[in-house]
Formats: sequence, structure tokens, C-alpha cells
Amino acid sequence: MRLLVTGGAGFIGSNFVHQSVREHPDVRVTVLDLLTYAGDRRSLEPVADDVELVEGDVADAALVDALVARSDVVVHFAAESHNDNSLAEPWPFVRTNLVGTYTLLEAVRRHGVRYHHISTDEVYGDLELDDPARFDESTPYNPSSPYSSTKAGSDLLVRAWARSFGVRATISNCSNNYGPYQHVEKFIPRQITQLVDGARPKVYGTGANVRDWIHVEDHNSAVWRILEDGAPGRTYLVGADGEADNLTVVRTLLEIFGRPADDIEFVAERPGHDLRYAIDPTLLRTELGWRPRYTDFRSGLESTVAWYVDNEAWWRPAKAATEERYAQQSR
Ligand code: NAD
Ligand code: TDX
Repeated sequence: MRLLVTGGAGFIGSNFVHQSVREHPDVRVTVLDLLTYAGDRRSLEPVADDVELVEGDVADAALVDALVARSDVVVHFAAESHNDNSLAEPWPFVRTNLVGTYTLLEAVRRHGVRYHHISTDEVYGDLELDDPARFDESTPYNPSSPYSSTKAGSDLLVRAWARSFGVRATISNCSNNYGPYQHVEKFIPRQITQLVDGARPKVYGTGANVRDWIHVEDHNSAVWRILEDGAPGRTYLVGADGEADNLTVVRTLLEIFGRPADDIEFVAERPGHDLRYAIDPTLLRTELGWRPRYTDFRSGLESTVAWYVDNEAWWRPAKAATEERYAQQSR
């Protein structure tokens, strides 16, 4: 099988490529990645001999057409992915997430190629902290930020291309991922690297917001289950029953580093900050028999901390620039 992975030099995409090379040796992987600030060719170093990396844009119709023409399956991870950046400058989100997805859909339509679309639970908006409900496949779309609205729009394009043009497409909407190779702008790596530097974690507002954490390996094993047995036209929600509020996550990290539980800097609230995300992954479990392996969040966090401690050379170059960008955004 010839697999085209967009965004394969980013966090989830690079972990997906590693898993694919490790567990599916019959697959030939090509990565299409623009290597934006969030992409890093070093994330593919462990599999460099097995993977072709094409540096380019998912919104480049000629390039995308040529690559899709020589693929059997496309898995589309490439996106502008960070909410805070989308509040500061929305245009790259519209361009990559909407125009990029459109460009891929037109190419897979022309060449009759199977397509899997990676999306997020943020398309459903947020839940109250005390609401027993979780998101499922029938929850209406209600995105809050420029990031989540462009992801929601891209999902709707996929649904329309599947229905109107018969594109063989599946969609997965996953909850918050953590694990190795995640950019230091994101919550967990930002706090881990603050702690490595002897600085304080930075928590927005009061830290009461809840995210539903899943290890990136579990997200990617779900994507593989969907590629193998998912029904075209269907949407699958991916989650691992990992709800935790931000304060609890930070306190666990402080404990792992042996620092006092109140060693936290509370900073300005994110505008429009979603309160709580929570996924009901029943369909994926019952229909496709998927199960997460990283069910102990604390030990998943410990191994992630160990990865960042052991791989400082990977994240150090981005740390100061990221903190500078945050400082500018708060001015
Ligand atoms: P990331 O920001 O770490 O990686 C994105 C990758 O896409 C980078 O390598 C970047 O260079 C590449 N890219 C950006 N614009 C491009 C373009 N125009 N053309 C080609 N490549 C481009 O993101 P991530 O956290 O790995 O997220 C991957 C996907 O998973 C996204 O679609 C995101 O919406 C989705 N998702 C993420 C999470 C999460 O918790 N991180 C949860 C659910 C869904
Ligand atoms: O420094 C911080 N302090 C803080 O309190 C940062 C960076 C974040 N936060 C909070 C905001 C959120 O409540 O932590 C939570 C997680 O923040 P992010 O890592 O920015 O993730 P989130 O906004 O929840 O979106 C993530 O999950 C869904 C990914 O970035 C998206 O790509 C994915 O779709």
C-alpha cells in the first residue's frame, strides 16, 4: 500500500509515521509537509531510511495532484493546529485547514483514492463542567475559535465530497493528544519545559478547564483501525476516557518534578476559552474493537516527561521563540 501522510513532520503525524513503519512494514510512506514552525524534519529521523519526505504545501494543487496520483490512501494530518495562534492571526488557518483540505479532496476525487481526515473534538464546541454529557457522533457542530471553526469547515467539506462525489472518506474527531514530539507551544510540553528550566508552569484563568487526554499512540492506533475497517462516509470519535482539569495536570507534573503543588503562575485567560471537552468513544470500541493501551494518565505523563528530558536538543531551539510569541500575544 502506498500511503501519503500530510503533516507527517508534525506532532501526531510524525508519531503516526513511526507507528506505520514499525507495525505495517508492507506500507510505503510518503510525507507531504510544508515544514512550518510546527513541522520538524528531525521528528522523522528515526524512520528517515523508510520514508520519503516532500517539502510542500497541501494547498498547492499541482503538487498535491502528482502525489495523490501515486498513492492508494491519503491520511490528512496537516493543519494549523494551535488555538492561541488562530486568535492572533486567523488567515493561515483558513488557508491551510480549509483551502488545503479542499485541494486534497479534489485530488482524491479525481484519482479515486481513499481518504482519511484527521479532526478534533473542538468542532463540537464545549460542555459545562458539571454536564454528564459527552460528545458523540450526533452532537451538533458548534466551534468557538478560528482554529476549531476551520477544522469544522474542513470536516463539512469532507462530508459533502463523500456524499456528492462518492469520495471514499472517513473522518476521526479526537480529543487532546499528548506524547513525544509535541511542539512546546502546547499545554503539556510547555509546562514540562518550563519545569526543566526551573520556571513556573503558566495556567490560563483558574485552571478549571477540562480536557480529555489521550496518548498519541492510542490516537494513531485508532486511525489504523479506521483505515483497515472503517466504513466510507463515516465519522468516528476517538477518546480514551482521560478527562482532567488543567490544574490537576499541572499539579501532577509538579509532583513528578518534585516541586511544590502551588508553584504555578496564573496568567491571562484565553479569549473564548472552551470550558470542557469530553468524548464518548463507544462506536469505535463496539464497531471496530479499538482499545486504548495508555490507560494510566500519570504513567503516560511520566514517560512523556522522560522523553522531553532526554530530547532537550529537539525542543530547545523552539522554546525561547515560543515564549517570546506568547509574550507578544499578551501585550
Ligand atoms: P502540528 O501543528 O504539530 O503539526 C502540523 C503539521 O502540518 C506540521 O508538520 C506543519 O509543518 C504541517 N503543515 C502546516 N501547514 C501545512 C501546509 N499548508 N501544507 C503542508 N503541511 C503543513 O499539529 P498536530 O497537533 O500534530 O495535529 C495534527 C492534526 O491532528 C491536525 O489536523 C489537528 O487538527 C488534529 N488534532 C490534533 C489534536 C491535538 O491534541 N494536537 C487533537 C485532535 C486532532
Ligand atoms: O500555557 C498554557 N496554559 C494553559 O492553561 C497553554 C498553552 C494552554 N493552557 C490551557 C488551555 C486549554 O484549556 O490548557 C488547555 C490545553 O491547551 P492547548 O494545548 O492549547 O490545547 P487545546 O486548545 O485544548 O487544543 C488542543 O486539543 C485539540 C490542540 O492544540 C488542538 O490542535 C486539538 O484540536
